Amino acid sequence: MSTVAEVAEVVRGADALALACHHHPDGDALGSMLAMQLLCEANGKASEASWPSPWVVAPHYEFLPGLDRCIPPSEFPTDPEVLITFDLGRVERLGDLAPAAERAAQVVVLDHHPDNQRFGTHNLVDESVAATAVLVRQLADALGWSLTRDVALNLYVGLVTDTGRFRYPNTTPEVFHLAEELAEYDLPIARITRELFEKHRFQYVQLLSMALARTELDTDHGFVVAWLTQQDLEDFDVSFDETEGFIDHVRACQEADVACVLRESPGEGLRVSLRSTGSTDVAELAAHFGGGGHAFMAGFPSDRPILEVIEAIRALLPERTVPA
Ligand SMILES: [Mn+2]
Repeated sequence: MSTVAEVAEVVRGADALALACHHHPDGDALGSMLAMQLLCEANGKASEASWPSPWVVAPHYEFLPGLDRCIPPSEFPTDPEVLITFDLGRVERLGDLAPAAERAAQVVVLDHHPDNQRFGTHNLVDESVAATAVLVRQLADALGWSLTRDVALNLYVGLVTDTGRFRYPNTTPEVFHLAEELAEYDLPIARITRELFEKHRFQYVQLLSMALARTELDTDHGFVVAWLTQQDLEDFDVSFDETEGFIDHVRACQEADVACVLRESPGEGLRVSLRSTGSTDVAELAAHFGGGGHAFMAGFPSDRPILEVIEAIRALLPERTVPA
């Protein structure tokens, strides 16, 4: 394990930094990486930032400052001096950027996933923090780099998405302290919330209504499950990344401890998302399928058919002795 001070030393000593986050980046991955890139820019440190193919972000992240400065994976440095990865626990999640990690002279891993495999030369992995954005804040501090409004906005996006809008069990007093500090940069909180979570095209609302109508509840296992096929996305003209927040509606179901959403990603197989509102550790559940995450929020990819995966998950859930 590396300390924040050691990572700051690596950053100070580098002429240029290559920054990368995981594929289909979420708010914490993107927010942490973009915050770091903007910090570098403000402090005269050269940097390039990217994420693996497919080279797209969900429409609700398009407003993030600095996104337009990112480069496609095809232009990413092939043998960087220092590569920093954000919000990922295993090198495979770097997709087509993984070779850069293998050839980099130094790899700094900034992450908070409990199952992080510490694949870097420097691993700043702290599972006690709510988001990787918290680590970027600490790193800026150690470097003596001041935040700007755009940096604060990106860090706030990491914090608000990884705490499920300050609702998940990782929403500690420290989270609110940092949120307060970031909000002081005159952040448009209501607009950020609307952009991230509330604004969708009418087609999405219709897709949501169809998919919620066929959602299945298994009271014996406290399990609620919904799915979106590639055909559904085509029928409603909705993109895969647009459906990231779908699980928030499914996890509203009070009869279930475990909520599951399976989504077919065009050309990439199935992405399975799990949320726990009870005592079930869904990171453990996801690990059975080669995935991982946090106890309350996890996921895994799969090449198996939707119904088969649902049955395999159900088989791992204990039957309830007391009804909900
Ligand atoms: Mn995260």
